[in-house]
Amino acid sequence: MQVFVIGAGGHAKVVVDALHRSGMTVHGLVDADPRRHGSLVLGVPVLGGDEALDPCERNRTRVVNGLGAPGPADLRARIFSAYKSRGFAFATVIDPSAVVGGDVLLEEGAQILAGAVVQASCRVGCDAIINTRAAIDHDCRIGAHAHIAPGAVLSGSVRIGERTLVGTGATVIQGRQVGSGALVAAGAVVIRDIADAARVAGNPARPIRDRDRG
Ligand code: JB2
Repeated sequence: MQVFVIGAGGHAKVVVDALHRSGMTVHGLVDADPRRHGSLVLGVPVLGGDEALDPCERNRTRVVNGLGAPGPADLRARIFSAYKSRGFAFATVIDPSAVVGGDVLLEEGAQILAGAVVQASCRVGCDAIINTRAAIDHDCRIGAHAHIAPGAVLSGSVRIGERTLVGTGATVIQGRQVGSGALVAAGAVVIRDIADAARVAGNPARPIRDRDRG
């Protein structure tokens, strides 16, 4: 199986490193920016743009989403759909330093990065990221393409909707639900349910306007 990483920026570097630590060989990266072509990321070459993977035999190839930020444009989710339409399958990434409990379900392309803890019976949706040292306790449900940023903490039975970003160091107490397409700003403490597309910050977390995001 040949493994390629999509994107060659900050998040791609983190996933290449996790794959290397897992003993996997990464065959190359692809990036939309031609200035990156021919460069190396942790010793792995940036081969070209997305079209560089056209010749790959799909049943002998796995791709990894190296785009980190979900953002309003949902670039990460769009990349995932575009590659699925082209017939590619996504590898899951589990850094060897992560703790993954029993009865945990990781869907296609889920990423559990360095030092993360995913406790028993959690479900991590396709293409979702549990980033560096994030901790999600028992029975959490993380939606597709969601991003639990470094150091965020979710207590037990929390639900996070699709494409939602839980920012660096944010906390969600047990049993709360955060809707789809939402943003929980860095350091926020969520003690009530959060609606779809809401943007919240602070302790306790309250709605914010874009310019307050920091
Ligand atoms: O359609 C695309 C495409 N669009 C942008 N296809 C491919 N193959 N690559 C694409 N890119 C490339 O993704 C850009 O040209 C750029 O090189 C890369 C994104 O890199 P950047 O470092 O800007 O963002 P990132 O998503 O890797 O990392 C962000 O999110 C992480 C979670 C940063 O904020 C990091 O600090 C953060 N840890």
